[in-house]
Amino acid sequence: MGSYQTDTHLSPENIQNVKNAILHKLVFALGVEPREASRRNWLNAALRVVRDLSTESWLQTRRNQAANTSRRVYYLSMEFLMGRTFSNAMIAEGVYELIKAAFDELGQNLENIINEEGDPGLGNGGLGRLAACYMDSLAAMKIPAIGYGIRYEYGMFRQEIKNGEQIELPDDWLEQTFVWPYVRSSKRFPIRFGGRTWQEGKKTVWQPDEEIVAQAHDQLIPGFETTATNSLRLWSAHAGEKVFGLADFNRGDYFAAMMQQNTSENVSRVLYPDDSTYNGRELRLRQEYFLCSASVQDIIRRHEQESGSCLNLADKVAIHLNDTHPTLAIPELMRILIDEKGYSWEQAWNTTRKTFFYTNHTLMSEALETWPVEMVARVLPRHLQIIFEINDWFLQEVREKFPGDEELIKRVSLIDEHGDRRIRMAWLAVVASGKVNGVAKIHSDLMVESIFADFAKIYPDRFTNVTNGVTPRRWIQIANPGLAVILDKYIGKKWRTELTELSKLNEFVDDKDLQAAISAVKIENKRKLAAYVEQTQGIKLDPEAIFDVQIKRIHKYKRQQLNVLHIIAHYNRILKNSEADWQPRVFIFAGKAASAYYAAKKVIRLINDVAKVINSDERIRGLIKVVFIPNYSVSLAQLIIPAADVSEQISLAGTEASGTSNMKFALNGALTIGTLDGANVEILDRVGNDNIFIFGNTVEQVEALRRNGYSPYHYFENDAELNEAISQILSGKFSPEDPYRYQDLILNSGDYYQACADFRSYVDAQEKVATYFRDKQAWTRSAIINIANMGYFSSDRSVLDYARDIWKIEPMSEKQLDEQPKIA
Ligand code: GPV
Repeated sequence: MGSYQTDTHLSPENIQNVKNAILHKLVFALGVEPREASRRNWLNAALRVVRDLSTESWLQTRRNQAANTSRRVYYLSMEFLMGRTFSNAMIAEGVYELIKAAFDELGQNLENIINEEGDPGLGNGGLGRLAACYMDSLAAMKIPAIGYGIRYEYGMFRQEIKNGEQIELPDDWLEQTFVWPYVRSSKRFPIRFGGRTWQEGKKTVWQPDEEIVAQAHDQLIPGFETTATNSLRLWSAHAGEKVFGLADFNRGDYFAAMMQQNTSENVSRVLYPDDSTYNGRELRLRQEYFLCSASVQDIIRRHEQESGSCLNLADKVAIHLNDTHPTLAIPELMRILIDEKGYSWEQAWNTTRKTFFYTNHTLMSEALETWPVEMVARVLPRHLQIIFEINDWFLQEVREKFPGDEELIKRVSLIDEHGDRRIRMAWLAVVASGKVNGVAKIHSDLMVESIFADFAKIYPDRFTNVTNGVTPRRWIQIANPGLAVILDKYIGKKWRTELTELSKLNEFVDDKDLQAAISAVKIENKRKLAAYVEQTQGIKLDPEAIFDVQIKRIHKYKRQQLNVLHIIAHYNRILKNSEADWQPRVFIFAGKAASAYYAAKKVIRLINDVAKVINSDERIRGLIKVVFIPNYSVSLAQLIIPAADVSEQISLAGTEASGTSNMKFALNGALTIGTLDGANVEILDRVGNDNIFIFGNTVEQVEALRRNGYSPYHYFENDAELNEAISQILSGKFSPEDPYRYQDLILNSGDYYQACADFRSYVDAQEKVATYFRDKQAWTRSAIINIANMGYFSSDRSVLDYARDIWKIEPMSEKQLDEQPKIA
């Protein structure tokens, strides 16, 4: 351990040492003979070698954080989409070249070994991937942080396409031994549910009727080229001893007791596959509480251990809520402080309100969590009482500020009294948090004008913006090594942790050598993707064609239908004038639909039906190819994004809170076609109108249409190309064996997301895309301008914004990180 040094020392001796370390792990940690080792074995052996390096730094970081009693942030999230760990860890530790050299000598190809690693899908989409980028950046920026989440036994389902339709299969990711995490057998906490409460004098007693155990699994998060190494702690659910000790066993009913164990462990069984929609099932409530209770207990334990008491908690602890999913951490902290630590209600509330911070990730009503009072009463009776008390306190405060406004009281009450009574989780998060932020400028502005307008009057200083960001380590250095080489040559190596260095490229936008290098790397990346598509789907793609890409969850508001309508219109144009000099185009889609989301699944089928008809129509001479790549994941994104020419960001204005793939695409030199929505607006600000294709109605126009009674038929009747495309879908041109398949799409569903209204300007913008692409030089120049001006969208900038403006945490210095010895 520690007997070899980093990439700056690529000496034969060093390479030999690394080789020996890998062989040692292979034999003594995995028990495998070198000559029988599979790629997976080599991967696991090398992962263990790199983990040793990170482990030293990790233990040292923990000791230094504890010694400096620095304020820490705890990032609570129901989702973490971390992606593969191996490359990331190698570059963070600075041993990528060394390990590559060692594997060369062992007769193994590093890239093949990297691709052996599974990709744990413990998240749905943008929200989960954002949490992963933030974990990477918090470590790189030396901010003391711990992520808390759930170790789902089954992550996001594996998607297959059969006859054009999505099929969901279980993602058994734990099947492959995953050697990166440490199981912390000593870190176990009881999690209780149900039962009843009563008063004993002033004290409330909660007698739960069910107890399970949360068990910690730690993943190391190595910071890029720094000692700082944070943890991501994921909880798994287990039957507690209580279950075994109970009546069933005493009666000798072994089987019933084992069944009980199964229900306890259900809590961490599977990730809910719903993205930006609320799913009010009781098991989900239990999952949310499981995460919150285990994490809050652990936070308090660590704080008491480091500070000797629970008293100054708010000085040392910031708890961040990644959307409302972990909001139960608020009443859980209150409960522990009051019922277990003997705080008064006021003391507990003052501490709680200084501890929590909340990020809102959507304004769409279908995503806002509200839990039925009746269900919470059953599952978490004590927490319900606490929420009621918070509500009483809060409404009292509002009455004092705005006397006599009972309508306001009804609107802001934490309890929605319409119909069955429900708890408004976003309201609870706002009331108890020191700061509340949106995730892009336009989203944060709309947030205080719409859903939180009343709260912005009550708490004017509480609301702010932190624009999302993405990590340049994964999204450039790992995903696009060819681009990384170019950047190093033109602007030096600092961009990896100071992404604004990219602006230096602005000097070179007309440099012919740079332009040639950028387009050569793009073509190379397109070839790589084309090879994957040919190998997995048997579809041949021309790397000279425009690669136009929409990869994200399938959602009505993201408007994959609008994309399809344009493809059909373009197809019709070619058929009408097949001899013209058309620009070849490839339209690439990927993304999953929630398993119960009927319209989204139908859109997947439509894309595949359209692909089948167009791809096999010889009259268009391959000028259009449509591809749906199955089973979208972080690792697929790393393959697809660097190969894109055009980035589709076409949500209805006002619906996509931020988007983060828009940033990744632009960073990799794709030009955006998009609406004035989410972070597109800030991308436009930075790249300028000439280097992006903006189309469609603005938020104001969208709202005006809604107010005046939007009707898609108006556009359908007045736009011949739209009329033709929709009529073809509805009459079964793309589903001749089942002509009515798409009867209920688009028009007949009311077109709530106004695809018809934006169709004309979208088609016109696509026309401009095709024309511009023919001017290779101008296109590449625009691509360089995009890359050069994406520095702002680093997640390093985002987490530093959070640390400075929200959590009030100072990054640690290398000196502080080095005070304690490596191994105590
Ligand atoms: I709420 N988002 C998500 O992925 N899942 C959710 O449940 C919710 C929001 C997304 C938003 O849709 C994106 O616009 C945003 O970029 C992302 O969260 C990260 O902020």
